Amino acid sequence: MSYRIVSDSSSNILKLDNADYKSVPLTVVLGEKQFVDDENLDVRAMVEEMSKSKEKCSTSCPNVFDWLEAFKGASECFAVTITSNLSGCYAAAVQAKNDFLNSNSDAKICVIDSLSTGPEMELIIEKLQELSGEGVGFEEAEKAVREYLEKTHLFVSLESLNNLAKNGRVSHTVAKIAGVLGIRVVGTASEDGYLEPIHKCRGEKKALETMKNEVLKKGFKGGKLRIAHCENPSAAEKFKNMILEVYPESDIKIRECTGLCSFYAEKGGCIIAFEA
Ligand code: X90
Repeated sequence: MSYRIVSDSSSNILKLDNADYKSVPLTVVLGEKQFVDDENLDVRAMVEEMSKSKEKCSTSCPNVFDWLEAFKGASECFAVTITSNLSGCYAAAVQAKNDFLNSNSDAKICVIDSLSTGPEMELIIEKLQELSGEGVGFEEAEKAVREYLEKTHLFVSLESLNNLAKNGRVSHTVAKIAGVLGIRVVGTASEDGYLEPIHKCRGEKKALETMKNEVLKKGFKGGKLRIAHCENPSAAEKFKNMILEVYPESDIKIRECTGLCSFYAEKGGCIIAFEA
């Protein structure tokens, strides 16, 4: 059995080899300009332009039509979205699912609210690929993936929370903590899908250590861990090695943030997710 997997671009996965996969882009808006988070986006150039610009910036989620396009032609499909509490992605995907099923009554669509983003969505997508490869049926796969989500967690280390605050995704009081030079905020995706700041750390080394301790505290035992970073490959590599020192057999992969996560995590930001 093979199902289509669709996710919004906050997963940082725009294409996937050997899978029926589609990415639905979010858009970063800077004044009159739109940066569509797809394969044509020059993420570095976007980050650079953002940092120099005084224009108002924001993001917008895909609409119902965008999701419908991604569902087209699928008989069984899983859609994985960014947390419904910080974005309209999930609501649009559910609406698209209902519309799609109205005219394709034999199709099956399951929309999964990750209550998280980035690398935690990556883990869900990989899980779905595995289940599909093992020939697990649609309903059973849904059950399995929902159970899996209970065991996955996300942490971030951020130098700046400006864009999150400007767009109402975190309070200005919290954002101010990270406004001080050299201070990083380590946070997590809360159970109900909000960004919950947990520590402020002086310097990157401290932030990575703090994040490592949180990962171990949450019960990581050397399974999968995924890292996404915004122009900070050295922190990603350092963090990987810190985890490997404790669990040398861990399955760790690093990737760059695409547009949406780069906008919110900002330069230097690292987002990590793992299975406990
Ligand atoms: O609909 C939209 O315009 C998208 C809004 C997305 C807002 C949050 C993006 C977060 C990106 C940075 C920190 C991770 C926080 C995780 C909290 C669940 C990544």
